[in-house]
Amino acid sequence: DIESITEGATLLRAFVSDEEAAALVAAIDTVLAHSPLRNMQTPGGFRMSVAMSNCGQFGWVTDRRGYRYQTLDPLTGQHWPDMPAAFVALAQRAAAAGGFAPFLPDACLVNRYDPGARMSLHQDRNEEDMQQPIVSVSLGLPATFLFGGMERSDKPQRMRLESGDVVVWGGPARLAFHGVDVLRDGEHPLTGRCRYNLTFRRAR
Ligand code: MD3
Ligand code: FE
Repeated sequence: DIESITEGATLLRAFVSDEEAAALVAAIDTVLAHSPLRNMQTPGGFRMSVAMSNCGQFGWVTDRRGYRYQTLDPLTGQHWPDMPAAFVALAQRAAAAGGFAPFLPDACLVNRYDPGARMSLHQDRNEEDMQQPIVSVSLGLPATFLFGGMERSDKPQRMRLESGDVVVWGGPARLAFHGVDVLRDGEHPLTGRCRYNLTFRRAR
């Protein structure tokens, strides 16, 4: 079912079937075999609790020098692995359902949340064209997503995101503050004790 969160943001509940989700997790494993998960450093010197990797032409990275997109994985020195065809197809199908066709993602950030991991309120503003949406796919353990306003001080709405849920963020919602509350421990048949989030973007 399709639900509007706010202007420009669309929640597609159970958009991914169990069968498709299993194929996505298998594709994630292939990506991670080439570019392993790692806990990156923020410019302020903290280690992120969310473990990350990327696929596609550009990958999002952070270290003491700042946040940016780059074509090379700093861990391997190689290009990021290609975006699996199933990822691209899903991102395009979701963007269209959210009213943002055509969408050609050139970056996919893979986030893995283990119990206790969280992501503090932030804006996604390292992309060149803010007219392009972001598509996010949740797999595995449920999470409480925090959706704030245009100011960091706006009190965030709490939303539960479950495995198979997809959100398309564009238009006025594109620069909203958002984050993820501390992941509670649990067991999910698809992923075990973790949550994956795939975030599709057009970086350049
Ligand atoms: C709302 N990831 O990687 S995805 C991120 O669940 C990130 O891993 C979260 O925020 C996660 O940057 C949330 C949902 C999301 C992504 C981008 C947005 C929500 C957004 C951009 C604008 C507004
Ligand atoms: Fe974000």
